[in-house]
Amino acid sequence: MKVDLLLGLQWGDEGKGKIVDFLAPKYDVVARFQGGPNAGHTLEFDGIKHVLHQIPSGIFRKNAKNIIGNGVVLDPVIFKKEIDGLAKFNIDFSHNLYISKKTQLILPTHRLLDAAYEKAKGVNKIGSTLKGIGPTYQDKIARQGLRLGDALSNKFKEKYDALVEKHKMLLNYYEFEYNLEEVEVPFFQALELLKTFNIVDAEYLVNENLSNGQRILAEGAQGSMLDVDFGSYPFVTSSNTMSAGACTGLGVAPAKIGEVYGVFKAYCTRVGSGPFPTELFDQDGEAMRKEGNEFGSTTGRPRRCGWLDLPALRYAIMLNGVTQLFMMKADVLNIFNEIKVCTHYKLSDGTVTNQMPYDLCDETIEPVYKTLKGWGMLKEEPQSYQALPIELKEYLSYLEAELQVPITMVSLGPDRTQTILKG
Ligand code: 2SA
Ligand code: MG
Repeated sequence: MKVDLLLGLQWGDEGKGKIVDFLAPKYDVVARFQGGPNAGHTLEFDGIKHVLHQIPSGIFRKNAKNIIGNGVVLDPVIFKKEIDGLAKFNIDFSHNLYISKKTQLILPTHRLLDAAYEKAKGVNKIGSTLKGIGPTYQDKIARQGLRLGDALSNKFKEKYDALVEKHKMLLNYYEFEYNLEEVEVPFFQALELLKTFNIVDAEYLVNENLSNGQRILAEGAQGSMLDVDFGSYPFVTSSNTMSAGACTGLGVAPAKIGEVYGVFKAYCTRVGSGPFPTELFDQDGEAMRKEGNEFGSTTGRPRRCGWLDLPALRYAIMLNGVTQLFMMKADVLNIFNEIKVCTHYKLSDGTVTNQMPYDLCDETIEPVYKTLKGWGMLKEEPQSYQALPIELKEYLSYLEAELQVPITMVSLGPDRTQTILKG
């Protein structure tokens, strides 16, 4: 058995939550391998809308096991809130949630540092979600982070105090005001709750499940263009959001990766700062935001909107080894008579390229567009691929030819039922 991956190919918010929930019945295990509470995966079913941040999206499926891998950074306070929010669903956590001992803990001071760094950057701020993601990964790489397994030892407080002392020095350096007690009390309360969950050697659990023929889906968070190595650096998150991140974030060998499902929206969005070549500043952008309800599920911030960017999508497909594409929110484009797709970039020296430039922050990069016919409002909700409007089928065929990967699923709305499979 192999681990299949589900990844966002743009700047996050592609609709991964919906897809993972849709795919979950095919899988015995759903695992998160990177990111943390900066993710917000929205699931909608039976008229209920639910947003998950750190808990894998298989949690609503009775027989699915959910694993939080070592590559994740976990905030106990947000974890507790998520568990409280799930209380009404009668989930038996003792059987379906496992957390790696090697998962890094987000401390209250990591969140404070995130805010201090952003404030110090001023207009150049990353637009981080302020969840402490960057500072927690920083400590992990600096080999001084605290892992969940540490919380089980009686040396924890000592290690915690030593790290917090360093953080305090940094906070003072940045002249950042804070009240530590206010944030520490809920942290230690939440940590006690977290310690009652299944804390395991998740790399063994994952590999044993594979050997036992269990089907595993690894659920990516954020998107490829936010990857710390290949995204629009420095406006990125602090983890590897790509296929390779699943190997290191769960302890799975590369040869054990199977299908790589790439999720993209029929257009593009981005929250936070950073380059976005196809961004629209006009009525079309406003219409997309309104029609697509493009507001962040983690921070509620309005998302920047723009046309689909093929150079960026091709790059993500190449780096991830995508085997199947899922196109989300096609219905949002119903309102347009004409639909644009960026096929190339024109650089300041006149060169036209379909590759990603080294520095996407270069403001002289101009997108080159192709215009396709829109499909208009859908009269009745199509129930099959055949029933899709001809112009939408043409849009899909055009993208498949350009991207060289089949689009096997198209989503026409947030509900589980509004999903069209091809073939
Ligand atoms: P951070 O907080 O350090 O990771 O922020 C760094 C940059 O990364 C952006 N970022 C995101 N952008 C879009 N969606 C995000 N999360 C999704 C959500 C969930 C998803 O719905 O909230 O699709 O997985 C996300 N997380 C981080 C952020 O805006 C900064 O530009
Ligand atoms: Mg999201």
